[in-house]
Amino acid sequence: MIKHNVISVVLGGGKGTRLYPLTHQRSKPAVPIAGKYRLVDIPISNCLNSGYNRIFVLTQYNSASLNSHIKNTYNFSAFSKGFVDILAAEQTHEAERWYQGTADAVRHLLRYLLHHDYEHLLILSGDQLYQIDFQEMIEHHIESGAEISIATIPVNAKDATSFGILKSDENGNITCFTEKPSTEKLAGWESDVSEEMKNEGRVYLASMGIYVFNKESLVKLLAEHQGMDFGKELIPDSIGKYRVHSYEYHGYWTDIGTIESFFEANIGLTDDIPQFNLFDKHTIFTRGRMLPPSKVSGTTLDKVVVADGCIIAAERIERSVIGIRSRIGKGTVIKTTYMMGCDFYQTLDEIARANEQGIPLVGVGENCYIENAILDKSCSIGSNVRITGGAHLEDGDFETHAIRDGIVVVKKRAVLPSGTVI
Ligand code: ADQ
Ligand code: ADP
Repeated sequence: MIKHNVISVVLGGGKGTRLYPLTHQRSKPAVPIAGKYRLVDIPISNCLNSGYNRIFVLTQYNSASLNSHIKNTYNFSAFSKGFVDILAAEQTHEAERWYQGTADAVRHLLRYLLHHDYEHLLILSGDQLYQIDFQEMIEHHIESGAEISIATIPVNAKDATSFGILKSDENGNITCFTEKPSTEKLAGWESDVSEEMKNEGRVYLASMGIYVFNKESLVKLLAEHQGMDFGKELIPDSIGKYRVHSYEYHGYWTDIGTIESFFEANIGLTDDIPQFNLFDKHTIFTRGRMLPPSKVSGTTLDKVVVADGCIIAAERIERSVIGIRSRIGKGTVIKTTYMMGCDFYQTLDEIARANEQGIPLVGVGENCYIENAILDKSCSIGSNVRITGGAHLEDGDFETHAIRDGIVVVKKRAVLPSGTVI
């Protein structure tokens, strides 16, 4: 039984520069993860699993793939009040084309909310991997008498510089907040955490960028504060003026805003017991594509997550995630790689024609070696291609691929001729 009157807002992404080149042709929420989902499926599924089915996704631009994904996935029956609506910055009539920050994006949303009945607004980041029961958070928010609640998690000193860091009193009321403090400024920001957290060096309480606002408080705050960003401006300035409460979370949570963290989050799914467990009672919703089961011949698979509709004849694949409709040729070895898969199948005629013309087929050809890479959707990698990512590679951006933190990211629909070495 859902007792709360909540609308959820997923902050789907700013410019998405940190996830370039994955965000080159699509908005951040549409980036494919875990072989068959999109980033936006994670926060939306958390909302739906918590019983909150009125959801806005705010994004800087509206890619065709995001639109079709949302339209084809989140259909509610006529008897439900549920919806998932995308609001892209481009669609506003203001002079500024882009949202200037997260608070600015929510400010634009407010006028759409005038016609909705709600008491609490749940604001979520679009680039995090976690499973939270938001009903518990809202319950906690109401019981504490807070006007604003922030989900928090203990982090170590290295991570603390990437997050909003806060301190709270014994009742959980937040007394001070600093956005992404430098290492030098961390002294004095330690919190009284559990013995277990102390042993792991996780003594700083970080904001998870997940906020619950009472409707009146949000409207008031956005009207009286001209700031553009929650983390940088509105949240720090609301401490002392509003009752701001910490909701401490102890489960798995990770920010996947960079290529490195995105890569690790995907590869982490291949662990024996992954920290983010897809094989759990909570459904992660995504588009039902009716793909055929995957077909594998002659391949040794070790710690591999394989999505639907693949045709795999590789020699060996280990610690990798292989996305929908992937085709991988004989003799190929793939290690620690996230292959996103393909948007379509080539017909047998198209395959014969491409072979005649010496054009690589969509997928990965024969006798390739691929390690430490992300292969974006629908790329065509010929035969005898070697991609060896690692710390020896410097960051760079090339026509067919980019290198970030030693990870080779082959761009969407890129064609790597046979014999290419990266
Ligand atoms: P960041 O994630 O660095 O820190 P920000 O860049 O504002 O903060 O992004 C928050 C979320 O909003 C992300 O999902 C991002 O993609 C999205 N976003 C950013 N600009 C947007 C825009 N103009 N329109 C729509 N969506 C946008 C925040 C907090 C920190 C906290 C971390 C936790 O500021 O205090 O510790 O989240 O990850
Ligand atoms: P997903 O299964 O990842 O959601 P879609 O089925 O939405 O992917 O397809 C993604 C895109 O690929 C769509 O824009 C679709 O039009 C395009 N697409 C599908 N088939 C082909 C094809 N044979 N050649 C080129 N593009 C295609």
